[in-house]
Amino acid sequence: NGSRPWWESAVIYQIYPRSFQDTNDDGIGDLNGITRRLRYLVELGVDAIWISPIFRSPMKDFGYDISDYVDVDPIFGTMADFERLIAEAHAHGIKVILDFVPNHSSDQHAWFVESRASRTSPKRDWYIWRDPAPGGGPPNNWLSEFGGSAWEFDAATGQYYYHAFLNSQPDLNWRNPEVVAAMHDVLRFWARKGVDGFRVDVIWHLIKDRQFRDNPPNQNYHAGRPPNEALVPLYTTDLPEVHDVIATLRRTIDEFPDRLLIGEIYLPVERLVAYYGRNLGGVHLPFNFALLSARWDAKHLQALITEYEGALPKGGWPNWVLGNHDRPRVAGRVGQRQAAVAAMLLLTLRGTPTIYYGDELEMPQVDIPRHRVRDPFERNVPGIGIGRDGCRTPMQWDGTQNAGFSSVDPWLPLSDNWRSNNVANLREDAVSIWNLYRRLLRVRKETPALSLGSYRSYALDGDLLVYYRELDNSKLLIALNLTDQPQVLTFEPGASGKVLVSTGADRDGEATTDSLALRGDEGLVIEL
Ligand code: TEU
Ligand code: CA
Repeated sequence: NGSRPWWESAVIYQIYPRSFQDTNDDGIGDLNGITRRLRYLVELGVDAIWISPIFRSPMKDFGYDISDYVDVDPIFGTMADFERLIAEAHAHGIKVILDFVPNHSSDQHAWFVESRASRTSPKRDWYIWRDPAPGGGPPNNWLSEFGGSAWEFDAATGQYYYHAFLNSQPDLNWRNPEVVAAMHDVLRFWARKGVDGFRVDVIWHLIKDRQFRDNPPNQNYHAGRPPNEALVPLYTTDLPEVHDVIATLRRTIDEFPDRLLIGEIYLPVERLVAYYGRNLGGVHLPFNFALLSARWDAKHLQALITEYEGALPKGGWPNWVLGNHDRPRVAGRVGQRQAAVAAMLLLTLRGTPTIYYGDELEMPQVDIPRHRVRDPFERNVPGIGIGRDGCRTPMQWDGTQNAGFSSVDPWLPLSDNWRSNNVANLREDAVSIWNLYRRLLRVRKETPALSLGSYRSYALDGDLLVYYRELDNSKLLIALNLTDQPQVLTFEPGASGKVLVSTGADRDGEATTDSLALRGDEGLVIEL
């Protein structure tokens, strides 16, 4: 399979850098911390890391508000630290993917400072400025993802600027060719440093309606949901022209060999797959977030997998995400008992999986006490359970002070399972979730049918989720019990096989017949 791109068989591991490893005693993770833990990532068995933003930033949205796209924030280290990280990651066989945030900058970026200086500033049109509505007030009804109007009034120049997120995150104007050129140069800057790919933040937001029409009301909207959902973002996201913008990003990426372009896209599957682009000239991987909000039952999951597989364009490579820094932890969503089954699902589906740091330890979704909330989203829109700090707590390395994350009080509190669920402990425990991740990653590497084989769903059997993965003469059956009750699966009469991986580790190597008993919360990978 030497002709296939590296990222088709790779497993990606997302690092939220503030929370991974602190090395200079300020309670915040840093680049040297990631470098120090590269051996850990090799031991776990991942192939690539995607690091959430590390660029110069006032940190209003923890790095998703960038004030210099071609510099490293001092909180995380220096450019020399970054170059060392890249060199050492590559020496360890690990690819490095950076987070590219082109939709908006910080309001402290020199471009915006210049843009807001006057109506005639040469950079005025780099951002989205509009006059007040005829009767006064914001130009239209567009809402911010983080609550309130998406328009901020600038008294000095008498106009409003658009911000899809915080008012300290003004949206750049991607209809302006100078903006496009500047941002492509940013990509080239990092690609020349050896970066292996980019995850592009909110890529489906890049283009807004030229006529600034009002978004229509959402008929299904009800109280208790974030206010931005009151309107359908018809004229603010997923516009047809966004695909042209993405195609040009892809052409720039293709100036460099073997680079990966991932798009962050929250859309229904039929719209999501359009981001592979015409003739697959879009992003290589439009992040598939279906599992983040899936109801945890076999029927629902099977339908969702079938729908996604069926929607993929010819040549479009699938991918799966089980957790990220914006959504509640998987252990919180599916329950601790199902966490192992969820891990087996992620690592046995067809397509590139992304593991969120700490999910290999079953880190929980943490309830952050109000006085320690740092997430600006939760501070803006409190009390509807959408805070993001709870999935960003410090990595749990060992049983020493602050879980080995830092010598001082971390920027967010530790979860309360850190004394048991830390790397040092779980690594020694053969039946731990950590060892399950490791075994699955190893088997995935050794078994091309798992990384590259076809997916075929098995006729639904009660509450079991069952599917085949096949390549040439190699055939695997994956059986996942999504309930806490024992289940029996009967398949092809006379079939026999061998368990390659069992969630509890105790059935590895077991011979199987055509009647297969699964315990509650158990999953098996079987070689037929
Ligand atoms: O998130 C985009 C996104 O869709 C968010 O609005 C998400 O819905 C929200 O965080 C609630 O879950 C990206 C980044 O991943 C996020 O961390 C940033 O805050 C946001 O863009 C702005 O850059
Ligand atoms: Ca630090």
